[in-house]
Amino acid sequence: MQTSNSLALPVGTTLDRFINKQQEAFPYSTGELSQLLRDIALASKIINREINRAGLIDITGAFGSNNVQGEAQQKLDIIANIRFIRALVNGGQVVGILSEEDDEIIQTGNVNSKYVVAMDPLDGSSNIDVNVSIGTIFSIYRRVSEIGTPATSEDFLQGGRKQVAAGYILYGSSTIMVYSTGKGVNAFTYENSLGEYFLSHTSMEMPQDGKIYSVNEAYFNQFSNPIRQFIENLRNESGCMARYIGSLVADFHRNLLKGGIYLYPPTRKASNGKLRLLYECYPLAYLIEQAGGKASNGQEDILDIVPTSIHQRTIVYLGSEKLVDKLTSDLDAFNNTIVQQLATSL
Ligand code: AMP
Ligand code: P6P
Repeated sequence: MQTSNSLALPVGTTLDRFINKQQEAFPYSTGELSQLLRDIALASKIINREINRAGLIDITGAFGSNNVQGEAQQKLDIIANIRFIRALVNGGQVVGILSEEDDEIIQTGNVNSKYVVAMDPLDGSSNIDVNVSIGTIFSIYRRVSEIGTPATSEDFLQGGRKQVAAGYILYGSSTIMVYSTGKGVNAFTYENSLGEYFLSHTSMEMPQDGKIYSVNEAYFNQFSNPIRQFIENLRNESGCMARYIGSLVADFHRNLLKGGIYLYPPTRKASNGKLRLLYECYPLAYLIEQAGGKASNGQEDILDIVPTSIHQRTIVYLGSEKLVDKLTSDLDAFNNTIVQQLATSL
């Protein structure tokens, strides 16, 4: 028997209402962080629209320049970068921005603002032309430089555990914004017809173990013995699956939901790892720890790495607690063996 209520099912909690609710727990808050989160959501809505039209207007393909990493910038990289910078400048809550797409820190002119944002405005953008999911990654810090002055690199080099908030937007089969401010991880799915994000995943918890491993197997022969052995053990484990999209946010999001491990070990081309510490690995490490997973560079937690430069890279293993613990213990055992062999050879 249908009731009147089932005729009009509730649409759920909007991102805006969720942000406001979270702010209520901080009676002395001014609303600046809340507004900053809204500004990020707004920029993502604009980028979502442009990504969805990419095939119809001339914004696919390479822009013709390289970023600080020496990588060919896609047109949508540039567009996403402009959209986020514009939203953060106009939003007024951020004094400085660190972007993968810009060599230097971007000064917004909002010198009395108390936050800075580090971001990869559009990660995995080489996948755009082939319609594969891509993502934005962001990390928010409270500035350490004096209010009333421009942002400094020290504002961004505070270390991963100083993040006030972190998150990503995945532009996939649906567009979803996932973020944490240190009290768990929540996700909001975008309803295009209403132009709103709605709460779709509450207090996300990463499975403690998993059957998925994500690594670029083309580099397999370049990996160290313990990494190769770890991967071979997973391959031989019943039910284990290799899933690698080559788009970090998409690989991360799937593993966060289903359990698994993403590996970017040292390669000949990237001996210190490929992924960037400040605007890729720190925010994802913050999220994965909030969801009960782990993030390591093989020696220490990603969030404990002391940063030295704003575009530095790191080796990274992001995943279910049991998988990351197994990998780091394998790496420790291997390193100890090497040390013992060296000691006996002297
Ligand atoms: P504000 O004065 O608005 O920048 O907030 C001060 C602090 O309160 C922030 O740095 C957060 O630690 C916390 N806070 C304020 N608003 C929120 C929110 N919407 N969600 C989570 N934490 C918040
Ligand atoms: P590779 C995209 O360029 C990216 O930064 C991540 O999104 C992705 O996980 C990784 O690099 C892919 O790198 O060397 O496997 O192509």
